[in-house]
Amino acid sequence: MHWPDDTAARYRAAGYWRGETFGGLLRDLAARYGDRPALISPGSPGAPAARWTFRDLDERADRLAAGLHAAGIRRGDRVVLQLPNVPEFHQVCFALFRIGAWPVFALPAHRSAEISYFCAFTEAAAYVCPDEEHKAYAPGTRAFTLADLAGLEAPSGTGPLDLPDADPGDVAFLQLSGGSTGLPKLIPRTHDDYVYSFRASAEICGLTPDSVYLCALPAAHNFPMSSPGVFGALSAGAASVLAPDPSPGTCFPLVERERVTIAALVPPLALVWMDAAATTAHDLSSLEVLQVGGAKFSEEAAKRVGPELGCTLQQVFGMAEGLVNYTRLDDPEDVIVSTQGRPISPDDEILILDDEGNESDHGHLLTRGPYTIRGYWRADEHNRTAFTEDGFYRTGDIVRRTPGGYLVVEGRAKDQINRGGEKIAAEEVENHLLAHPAVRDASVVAVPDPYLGERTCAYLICRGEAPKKAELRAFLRDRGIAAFKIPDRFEFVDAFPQTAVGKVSKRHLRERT
Ligand code: OOB
Repeated sequence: MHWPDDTAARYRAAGYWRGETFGGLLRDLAARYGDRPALISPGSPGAPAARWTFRDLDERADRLAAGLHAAGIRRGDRVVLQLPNVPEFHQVCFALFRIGAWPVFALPAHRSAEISYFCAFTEAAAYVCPDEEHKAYAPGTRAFTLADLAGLEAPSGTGPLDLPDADPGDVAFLQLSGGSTGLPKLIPRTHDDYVYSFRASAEICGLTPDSVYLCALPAAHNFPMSSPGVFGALSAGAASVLAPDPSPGTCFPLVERERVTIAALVPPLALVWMDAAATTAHDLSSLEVLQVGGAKFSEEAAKRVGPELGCTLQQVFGMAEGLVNYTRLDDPEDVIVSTQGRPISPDDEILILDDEGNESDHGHLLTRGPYTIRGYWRADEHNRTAFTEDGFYRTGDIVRRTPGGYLVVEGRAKDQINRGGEKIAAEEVENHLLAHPAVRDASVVAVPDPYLGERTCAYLICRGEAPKKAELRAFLRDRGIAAFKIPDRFEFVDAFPQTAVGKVSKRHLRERT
C-alpha cells in the first residue's frame, strides 16, 4: 500500500517529507501563532458562534483526545466523522490524530446507506455525528454527537495525553474516493504525504498569517481541507472562516466582516457568486483569490471571474487520491482561464497514455508522486486495475498537456458522474436501482447541464409496467442514499445499446439524451 523504501527515501531527501505529524504540527503552530485566530465560525441554528485561536485549538484537541481516550478510542481505531463546518470538526480531527486513531471523512450529505457501509467496512470504533437523529445511520456503532463530545472533553488545563506520537509515515486518516465502482473506496493518507501537500499548496496560494481562508465547501472534502484548505491555512498561520453553507447570502457578509482573502468553490457556485456579486451591497474587495475546482470550469465562465469578482482566479484540478494541479497566481490570463493548472510538486510524475497505451500529450492521465497513494485501503483486487505495476494511479481523467506543461481536462474514462463537483459512481446507483422489483436492468449516465456541468440520467429496462418516477425517487430515498445521488432524470427503454463486445454502451446512451 505504501511507497517503496527507496522512493520514500528520495521524497525525504528532497525535503517533501519532513517527518512531521499532525499532532506535532499543531503544537508548533500554537507555540508560534498562539493568540492569532485559527477558526472562525459565524454560528448557525444549533451551533454557537466561535472564534478559536491556535492555542484554543491545540488545547481543545488535547482535552478531547483525553476524553476520547478515556472512552476507549485507541491508536489505529477508525472513527467515522460526519460533521458540518464547525470548529469541532477540526478539534475532533486533531484529537484523533493525537491518539493515533484515524478519522474516516464522511460528507454531511451522506445518509444511512453510506454511513453504515463506512462503519462496517472500516470496523469503526465510533461514529461522530451532529445530533441524535444521525445515530440511526450507524445502528451497530457507538456514536458521539456534538453534545456528547462537549461532555467528554477533559477539564481545561488537563494537558496533553502521555501517548507516543504517531510515526510520520503512518496513515493519518481515510479519505473517500469519488469512486466509479459499486462501493466507495477508502484512501489512506499519511502524515508525511498530506502535510507536504497542504504546506506546498499554501505556498503556491501565497498564504501568510494575514490571509483569511473561507471554507464554504464541506470541510471533509479534500479541496477545502488541503488545497490549501483549512489545514493549509493553519500551517501558514492564517485564519479560516467556516461557512455553514456556500450561498452568497451566507458567504458575502462573512467575506465583508472577516476580510476574507481567499475562497474555494465548485463551478456552479462560482456562477452563483458572480451573478449575486452584480447586485450585492456587501464589500467583497478583500477577496484576492477565488479558487475553482472539483469539476471543469468553462473558459467563458472563467473569463468572468476577474471582472465580476475583482480577484484572481485560480483553477484547481485535484483528487482525493493525491495529485493536485493549480494555475499559478502570476500565470498569464490565458493560462488561468483555459487550463486546469500544473502539479504541485516537481516530483509529481504525469503519464499520459493514448488508447493503445502509448505515451502522448492527449489521453488517459496516470500519476505517481510524493502525495499520491499507491493503493486504496483493503482493496487488493481493485488496486490491481486502479494502479499500474510500477505504482502509477489511473485517474480515469482524459487530459491534454499544453507545451507549457499545464493540463486541460477534456473528459473522463471512468464510470462516474461529476454533478457540479459531487461525484457519483454510476455502478453504486445502478445497484440500488436493481434492488427495485420492477427494474430488470439499469444504466446511469451523465447528461450535460448548463449549470451543474452534468446531471444524472438513469436508463431503465423494466419488468412489466414502468414504476412512476416519483416512486423510484422515494424508493432510493428509503434506501438511505445521499440526495445528490438520486438521478435527475429517468428514461424507460426496451434495450440498451451495446458495444462490439456486448457490454452496455454508455457512450451511445449519453448520445441519446
Ligand atoms: C476533487 O477531488 P475528488 O476526489 O472529489 O474528485 C476527483 C475528480 C478528478 O479525478 C476529476 O475527474 C474531477 O474530480 N475534477 C476535475 C477538476 N477537479 C477535479 N475535473 C475537471 N476540472 C477540474 N478542475 O474534486 C478535488 C480534490 C482536491 C482539489 C480540488 C478538487
